[in-house]
Amino acid sequence: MTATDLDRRLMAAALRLGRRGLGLTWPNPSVACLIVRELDGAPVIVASAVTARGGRPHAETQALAEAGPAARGATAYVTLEPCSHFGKTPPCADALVAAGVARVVVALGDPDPRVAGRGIAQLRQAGIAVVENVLADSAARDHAGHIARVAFGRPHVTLKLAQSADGFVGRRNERVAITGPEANARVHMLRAMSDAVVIGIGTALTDDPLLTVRLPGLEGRSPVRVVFDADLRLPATAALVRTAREVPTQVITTWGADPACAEVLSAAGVVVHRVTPPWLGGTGVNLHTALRELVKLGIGRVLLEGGPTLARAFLARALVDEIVLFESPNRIGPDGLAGLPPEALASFTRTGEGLVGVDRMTTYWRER
Ligand code: AOF
Ligand code: ZN
Repeated sequence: MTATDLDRRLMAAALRLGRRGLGLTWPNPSVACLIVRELDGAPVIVASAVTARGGRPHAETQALAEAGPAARGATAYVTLEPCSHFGKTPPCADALVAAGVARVVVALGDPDPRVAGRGIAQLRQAGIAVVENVLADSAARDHAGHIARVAFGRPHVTLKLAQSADGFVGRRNERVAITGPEANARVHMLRAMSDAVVIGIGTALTDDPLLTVRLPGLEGRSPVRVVFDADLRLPATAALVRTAREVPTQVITTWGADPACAEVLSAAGVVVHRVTPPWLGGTGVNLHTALRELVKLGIGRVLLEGGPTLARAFLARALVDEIVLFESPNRIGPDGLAGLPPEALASFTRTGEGLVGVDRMTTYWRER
């Protein structure tokens, strides 16, 4: 069975709904489900749902509950293959069968090894017509955090960079504003759609940032704030530490870091992870083990917000999947901190470009 134009339009609507849950549903993907029936010859969405905050209940069970008996004979649009495993909740594939749904349109197979095709097979076995891979590319972008976690064992990393017209990202040991208010609001939106925002200790000390979402109505959507801090230099007076009880703050450090410093941070509500044992060598935080730690916590979507040292380290290890680059028309002048060398973008494809206020925003995805 093939997808119709209407299937694609309804899946596009489902994907838009699913994107609203990005940053809220970890450790699970933000899946959306529409239940659609034909009434008087026209399609009607009788129920819709997105994965709940914290990942459960899943989208399908919520939508089916909302549809009630109207689900019988209906078409369900789901942005990810319905699950087939008994996890924290019973399988969604079973729920769709039990509700008497006639047809299921799926955007993308679920790479989670507990599912991986079994959800779709179960539906077909029960006599349900299944259409797969409808707007699959779009779904793969939206579920990139989930895919990276379950398929590669690390989060999906989006690097955000703000660069001046003369190619600088800041000044050494001094906070400078580069982008305008519209671009800053866009960054807050990127934070809201991320599970965690990561910075290096250099940025934490120079900028003393809050890294929260301060957009009207979205104040509750601040991501987990993570500082990579090999020697535990983050002071108790830092804004991140002072607000750690309101917005989760985590520090990733090495086994060699001073236990007294760890205790001060823990007492303020910061969670300290020691991920780099001495036998891994080097002096900094090992990025691979740090990212694995974030995956263990359930974090799939990381926004890397600074600074240039950490950005270069991630890029050098091919750990950046997506770049959002803001270019300001303003110059920083002498003493600027160099931004990315142009060759850093060589393995990326430009996927979008536009003006946000006076700043140019360009997005790139790494070629796979
Ligand atoms: C769905 N619908 O809305 C989501 C799904 O730990 P559990 O039991 O909550 O299962 C988590 C897995 O379920 C997750 O890794 C992913 O494979 C799938 N997520 N599945 O049918 C949903 N969020
Ligand atoms: Zn499910």
